[in-house]
Amino acid sequence: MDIPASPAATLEPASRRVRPNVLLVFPRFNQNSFWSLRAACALYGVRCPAPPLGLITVAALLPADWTLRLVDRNAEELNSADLAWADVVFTGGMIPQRPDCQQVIRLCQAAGKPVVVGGPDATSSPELFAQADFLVLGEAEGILDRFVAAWERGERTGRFEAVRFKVDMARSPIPRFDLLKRRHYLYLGVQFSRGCPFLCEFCDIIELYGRVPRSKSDAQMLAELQALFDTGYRGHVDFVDDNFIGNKKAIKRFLPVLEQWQAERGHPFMFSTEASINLADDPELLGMMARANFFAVFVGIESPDADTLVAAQKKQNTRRSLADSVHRIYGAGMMVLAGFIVGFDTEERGVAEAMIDCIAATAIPVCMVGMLTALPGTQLTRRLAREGRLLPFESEASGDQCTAGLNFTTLRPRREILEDYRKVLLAIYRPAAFFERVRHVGLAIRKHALRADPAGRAPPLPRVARRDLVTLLKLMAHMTFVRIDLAPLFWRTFVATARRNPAGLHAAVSQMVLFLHLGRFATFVVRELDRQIAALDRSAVLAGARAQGRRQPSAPACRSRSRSPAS
Ligand code: B12
Ligand code: SF4
Repeated sequence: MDIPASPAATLEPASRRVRPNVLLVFPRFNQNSFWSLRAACALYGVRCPAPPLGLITVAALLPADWTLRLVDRNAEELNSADLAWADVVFTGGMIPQRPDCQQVIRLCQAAGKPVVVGGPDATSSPELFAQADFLVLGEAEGILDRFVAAWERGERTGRFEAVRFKVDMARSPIPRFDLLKRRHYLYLGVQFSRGCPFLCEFCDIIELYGRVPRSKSDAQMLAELQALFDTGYRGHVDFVDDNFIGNKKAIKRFLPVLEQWQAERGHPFMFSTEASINLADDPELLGMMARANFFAVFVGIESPDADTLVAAQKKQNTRRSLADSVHRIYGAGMMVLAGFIVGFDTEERGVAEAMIDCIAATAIPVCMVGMLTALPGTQLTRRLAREGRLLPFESEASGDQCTAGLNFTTLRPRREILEDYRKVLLAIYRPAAFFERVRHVGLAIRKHALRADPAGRAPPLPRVARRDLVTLLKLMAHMTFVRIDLAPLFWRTFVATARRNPAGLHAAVSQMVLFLHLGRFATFVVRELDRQIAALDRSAVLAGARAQGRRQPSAPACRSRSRSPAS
């Protein structure tokens, strides 16, 4: 319910209180996005994939005697009682959350509550949040104490900006996991490091978090995991690091400690993360991750075309067989999810076929294929602006780079790019193709040896949480009685994996669950692309007609041609 509190109930003495009631509000994402994982969340019985790690980190930086409450608009309503309770509201997130973030600001201001806005979108586009009472830009560890001091002095507006890339991760506190309603989420997140040493032209991470990865200490990270463990949570934990292996030295120091910590507690967590493909070149690192119980890695593959990768400054993906690299990761017991992009300047016709072949050869089931988007502050945006090719960014309206993107004048005809993108989606999310890749991964995943616990008992199997078992039963019922169209594919994949490689079953099942969302989402995107292609065709016809109209007085021959059926 989006009802502002009655202003009379909220104003005065509360807003002057030095130790305020702080309401943290995480704005809504667009529900129609690749990452909303809607049908999968429904099957798991949760409301959304992941919680707001940024906001609960900010919460931990606020003085201990301030009273905090969190509302995640992706999982629950913001109601008038919450607003009435608050003396100040903290909100912020990423670009697709912008419309809802602005709505939250409006609601607060209608209720007479000061609003503090921060997070990546406000940091990269502060001008769009100028209406907020406070702007806290950059990593909060570097700046929040100045906001607190200002608040305590009685100031009720201000702008505070952290020095970029300088925040020492040792200052990052244990996030306030206690504020989360854990039952709403598919998985939880933690962060070991920020930043990435590479230089990809389209990447905003290096602009926001820098190129020198900064990491927490081992003890600090273990304390954070222990805090999560102490809440009673067990299961999937995502290391949200920009590139988990960005600082290999730090990660190789940390992983054995993590392995030991996991063994001592009977492997309570299964980890996923994001890493660059050069992970595959380091068998020692792969082994360390596997033994610490990592089960999934997201890798940005972006394009199958080496020239495009070089032009996009993503050279680390070239001079290798992507299929071999990905299979080495499967061999270490981890499944791979990947990002691909269409719309690079150097792409040629045929990129769709090459991408489809690459996805088949790597056998990656879950591929986030999006359109190239010039995000604020990136090298790509700066280049396109210099070239006079930048267009207004409309991504925030639709949510992600699958349905909006190409916010620039393309070198290839835009229609051709949209058609290529459409072709890729139709091919890779054809149920038979998707399930074939899942079957392949299910068989390719190798079982890795987990360290025995200190008492010398045999290493436990990766923990199967009760929720996973319930989900498996629900999935079996759903595939057999609801998605009858998928039933043969599901059962063939399930039985083949169970019989020939039980170690791959978790990977196979979790990816088949995701198909419930991704299959539908691909159909939605294809419809959206059809709409965009039809709109381009209409404007081409109109432009043609206008051009013809302009020529008409002096070119009667055209008029007669324009009446022919062929026109
Ligand atoms: C995890 C993640 C996701 C998850 C989100 C899960 C969730 N519920 O939050 C998923 C996979 C869904 C996702 C998707 C996308 N993401 Co994302 N994501 C990340 C990632 C890797 C980590 C976020 C995180 O938890 N960080 C850890 C916390 C501690 O850091 P933080 O959020 O920056 O918070 C700090 C400060 O920003 C600040 N802060 C944060 N909030 C607030 C609020 C207030 C009031 C204050 C004062 C301060 C403050 O304080 C915190 C401590 O310093 C970031 C990169 C990054 N390093 O942060 C990208 C990032 C946020 N994503 C981004 C983008 C573009 C996307 C996508 C649009 C495209 C994509 N990359 O796939 C999609 C959109 C999804 C959609 N349409 O629904 C951009 C955002 C750019 C921008 N200017 O807004 C980022 C920065 C980098 C990137 N390109 O991936 N993402
Ligand atoms: S490897 Fe990933 S995080 Fe690093 S610069 Fe490239 S796109 Fe950004």
